[in-house]
Amino acid sequence: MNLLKIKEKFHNKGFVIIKKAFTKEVIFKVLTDLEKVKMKAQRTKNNQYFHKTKDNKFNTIHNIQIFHKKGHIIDISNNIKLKKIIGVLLGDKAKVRNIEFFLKPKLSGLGSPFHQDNYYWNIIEAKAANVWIACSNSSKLNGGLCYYESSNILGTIKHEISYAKGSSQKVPNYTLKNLKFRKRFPTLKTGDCLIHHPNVIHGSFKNKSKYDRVGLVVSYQGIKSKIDKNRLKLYKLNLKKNLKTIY
Ligand SMILES: O=C(O)CCC(=O)C(=O)O
Repeated sequence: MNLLKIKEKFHNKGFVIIKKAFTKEVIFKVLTDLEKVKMKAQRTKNNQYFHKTKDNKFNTIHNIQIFHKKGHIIDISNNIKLKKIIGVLLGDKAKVRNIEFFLKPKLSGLGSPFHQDNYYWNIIEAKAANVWIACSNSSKLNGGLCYYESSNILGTIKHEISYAKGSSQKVPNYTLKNLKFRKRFPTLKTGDCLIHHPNVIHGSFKNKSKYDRVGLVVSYQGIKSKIDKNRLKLYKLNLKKNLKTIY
């Protein structure tokens, strides 16, 4: 797919699939790194960095760049081709803002409530993008991502506390019920990736299947982008309330 087509899908549909973005060998190296990341996250003993399932498996790991400074995961986030694509989408030079794993272990992996990333990030004019890298096959079958196609046209809308581990805010159910956008569940093979707009509504359901689902998520922002400080304050207040309620 050429860059213009990627840009058109990103802005019009809210997400775009890039097939075979990374080789199986690269993903294998990322998965080896993941084991180190799990150990380091565990050592932090900080519930803002990871969340587990009821059967004590890692479900999400957040802000990885803070406690894991080099290796294949960091290399992938700095991938020149990827940064070039994001730069074109944002009309600005791209910089990494955050690295996370959304792991969804077979049988027990938790859902991520429907949300818009920019409700969390509060970046003015949404000059940012998330790259969801499939480190396993991922589809509706094993709790793959689901998008409300083109919902990014709404701008950043009101959310409420989700009481979910790892995704503290969600679009209220009454809002979702009234949306007319089509739901899309992309089918990805290991090494494919999704790039999504910070205002597209997306989420995922529990993984009740017998197949693990592993997503490495790198978020980027334009280097000239700015944070809306008042909105960020409000978000942080809600995050605190959510953490208090689930622990
Ligand atoms: O992987 C998931 O289930 C959720 C990921 C997500 O919300 C994101 O990439 O922005």
